[in-house]
Amino acid sequence: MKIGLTCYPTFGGSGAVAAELGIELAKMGHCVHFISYGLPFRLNNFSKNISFHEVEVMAYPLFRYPPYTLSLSAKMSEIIESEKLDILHVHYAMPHATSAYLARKMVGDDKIRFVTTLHGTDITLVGNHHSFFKITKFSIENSNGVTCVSNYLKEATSETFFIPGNKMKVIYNFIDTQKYKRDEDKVIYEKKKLNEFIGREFLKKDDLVISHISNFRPVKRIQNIIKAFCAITRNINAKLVLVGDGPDISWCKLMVEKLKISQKVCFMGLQEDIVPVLNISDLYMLPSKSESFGLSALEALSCSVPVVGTKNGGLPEVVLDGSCGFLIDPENIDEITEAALKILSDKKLKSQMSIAARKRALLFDSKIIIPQYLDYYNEVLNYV
Ligand code: GMT
Repeated sequence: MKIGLTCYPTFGGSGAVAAELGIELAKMGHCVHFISYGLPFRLNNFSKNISFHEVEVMAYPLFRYPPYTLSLSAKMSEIIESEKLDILHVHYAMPHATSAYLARKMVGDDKIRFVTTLHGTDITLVGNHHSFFKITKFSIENSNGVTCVSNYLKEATSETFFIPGNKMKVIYNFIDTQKYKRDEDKVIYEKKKLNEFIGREFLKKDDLVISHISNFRPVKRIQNIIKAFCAITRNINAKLVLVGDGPDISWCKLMVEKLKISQKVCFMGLQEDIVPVLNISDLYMLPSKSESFGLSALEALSCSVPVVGTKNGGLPEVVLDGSCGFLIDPENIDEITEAALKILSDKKLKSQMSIAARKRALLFDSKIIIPQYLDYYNEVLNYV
């Protein structure tokens, strides 16, 4: 099949899903054409069956905001025709579904069909804003197929945009469990590498490691991780490793200084490969206001790391409370602290949870989920 894929190329869950999907589809022999303003961040090597088509965004004095949506539509229509695409798959509704709709109109409705994958904030934060509401609803309704990354997101989309549930299919985020895998033999080396990266003996022999990886947006509630960590570290020897960058980072750094825990917290910035961090982690934290799925939690589970995460949104479909971690109220610092201490101070529970974590992640293996996308493409194309 010839598949066009559009996503945000920057660090973030939706871009990661789209890039990994493209990589896996290409491995299966499909021709994948990425169409975006930048090379998706996990797509840094030349790969067989993958092409990248850059969308040029023209600057012009009249344009205070260059119309990317239109440039993207034009590029999509060009690639649909030149590469004879069978299907176009866009990730994140705004503005990608609107661009795909325009591209389909440009080449003719009978020439291409497009699938929109909703990831979460495109519905719960951006798409439902009054300035975007009508166009988001229109673009979802006019997609040939719609997938949601959890049942929670499907219900939220139905409720917010009055879109019938049968128009949407739930296809969960997936993980390459062979790549995201714990390797005990590397732990000492990776701890040493982290200390070298920081430039001092940050991790001591008996320290437990708590980690979090994100784009530091307010929805992630990283301040609550820091507050809980402050209480945790009064009870046990622990270090906090924060990976990523984003709008809340300066505030988080200030908070760490004010709480006088700078020696125990490390900000690693953006990291291409997060497996080494997860490999040395004893606990992963994701106390977001809400997560439509929580891809980073799945990455942690796959590396056998128990998760303390939000009970809001779709995370309960990934992390089973009491089995591979605990689900908490993200605003309740005591609850986060208690859940973390329960795991970190009980070796037996920690080990049971880490086995359950890996077992849980295997259910979301790429080999199980990717075929669901292919089946759905065929359904949308009326091939089945
Ligand atoms: O989590 C983010 O802020 C990034 C965001 C994105 O769209 O890039 O992630 C969303 O999509 C991921 C992939 O489907 C989901 O696993 C995340 O749960 C979702 N984020 C939120 O719902 C906050």
